[in-house]
Amino acid sequence: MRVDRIAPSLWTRIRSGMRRGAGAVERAGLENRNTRKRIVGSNPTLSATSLPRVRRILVLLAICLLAVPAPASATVTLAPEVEAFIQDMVRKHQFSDSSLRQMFAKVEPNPTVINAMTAPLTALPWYQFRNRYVDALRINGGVKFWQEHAATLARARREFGVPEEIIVATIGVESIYGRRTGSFGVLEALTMLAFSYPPRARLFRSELEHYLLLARESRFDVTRVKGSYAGAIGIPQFLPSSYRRYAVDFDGDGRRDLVGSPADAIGSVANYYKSHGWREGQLVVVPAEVDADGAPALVELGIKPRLNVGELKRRGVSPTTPVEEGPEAALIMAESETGPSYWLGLYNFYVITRYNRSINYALAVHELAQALRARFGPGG
Ligand SMILES: [Ca+2]
Repeated sequence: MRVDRIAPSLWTRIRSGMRRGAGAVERAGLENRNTRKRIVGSNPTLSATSLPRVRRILVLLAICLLAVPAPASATVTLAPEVEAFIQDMVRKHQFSDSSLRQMFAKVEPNPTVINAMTAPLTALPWYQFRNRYVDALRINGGVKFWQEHAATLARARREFGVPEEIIVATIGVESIYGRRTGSFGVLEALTMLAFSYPPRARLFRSELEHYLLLARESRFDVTRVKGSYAGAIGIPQFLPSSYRRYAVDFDGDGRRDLVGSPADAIGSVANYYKSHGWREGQLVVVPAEVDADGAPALVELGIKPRLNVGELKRRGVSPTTPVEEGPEAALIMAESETGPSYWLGLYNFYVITRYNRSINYALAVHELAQALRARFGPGG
């Protein structure tokens, strides 16, 4: 589960602050000079006036760093945004002020988090994205995962109405079946995004709040959990808010464990899709040809289905495989090697984009699912 697309200039602004404040980029050997040069060069709107605030936050975080290890009684100076967050957590959820203070004092600024946010893989052209995610590694791994968990997957299909191949493909795209669940400290990543990344600060302060609540509810150490650069956790890569809301205990051990339990991951992915309106037995997406004049306006309508297939046909869209005229669909465009290619995205396609708001992502889940279903015969 990822969060994508922000303006590259902000990355530069933040990194500029870091060069003066923390210097951690150089220490970690993570500087990408070519990228930086290109982005600076292409962003005449880069605002010098916004630098001081970002720098101040980073300097304060750096000061916090110097305070480590903080004795219990130490007074730590935190950025005002962090202070406000702590006070909210104390007031709304009765967290301990001094515990949170000590916790944030030990969080290390990690600029690679911001770096990764600015260059999401979902921004690649579809044909490049497809090559990365619908590959032999994920197809063969998916066959194995399906064989190992066939009974659990069938139970998830019966309980939630989501077919096995969609569950398996989602887990394959997200983490290669649990093999790649992320190497960032979740606390570190979410703190960085919540307080040093203005474009998504609101979202990530909320995720940080959910993460602290999740840790308290599930009794795990907040500093130990690893995840993606965006703080997504475990085999299905759930953000903390989704973990709290949609994770289920599907192996019956009394815990919702998305890190260690493939069964819990399977049930939780199925529950996520069902909760977002998955329509059992319906198609996801079908390829289409379009009337070049009318296509841009239809693509502009967005990925949420608004017109039924019959109406789309009247407006020049020709599905190249059979599809009923009644259901609503959206015209989807993606970049193939030879130019734009088109699909009719039905409601279930839209549901997959609730997992990750990217056309590439949903197309990859669909194609991987198709490849896996082909190995296992018709669904039942
Ligand atoms: Ca469990």
